[in-house]
Amino acid sequence: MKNSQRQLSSSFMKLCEKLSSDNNSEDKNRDLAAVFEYMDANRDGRISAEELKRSFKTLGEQLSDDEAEAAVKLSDIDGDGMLDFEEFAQLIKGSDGFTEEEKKSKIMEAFRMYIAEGEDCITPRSLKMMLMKLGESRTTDDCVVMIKAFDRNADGDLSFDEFALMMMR
Ligand SMILES: [Ca+2]
Ligand SMILES: [Ca+2]
Ligand SMILES: [Ca+2]
Repeated sequence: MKNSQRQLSSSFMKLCEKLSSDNNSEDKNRDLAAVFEYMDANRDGRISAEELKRSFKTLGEQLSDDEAEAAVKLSDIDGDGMLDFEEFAQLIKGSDGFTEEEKKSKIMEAFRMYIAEGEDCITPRSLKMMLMKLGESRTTDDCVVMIKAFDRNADGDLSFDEFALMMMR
């Protein structure tokens, strides 16, 4: 298992090299976004094991069904059986000190501090309360703006995924 993981990540690196421009780009996230878009054949914003397998094939790499599924499972943080961009980025970047579980639980811990009791998202109101506790007084309007910057589905709240994205910047 360890071996195939290593093999997999080296295949990924090759894939990234092939797809990224050769000008030694500093913007790794942009490269990743390009790779992600390339792999996401049906453009639903998530990469399935099947899409993973197919994109490897077009690049002359072989990936078995099992390997593709293992690769997805390896980084499927929310357990929906597909890789969204953050999960994909994690898979490619690999471990940088913390395990996925550790990272996730750290982010979850922080997330819980920002949500009000009985809610499952960060709202402008709960953000304002948290900032007040931290000694920063902001208006609700300020908080609306802060949330907007990371509110990818534009529902006015920060879900865990959106918050995680913000934390990983
Ligand atoms: Ca897809
Ligand atoms: Ca997932
Ligand atoms: Ca949202």
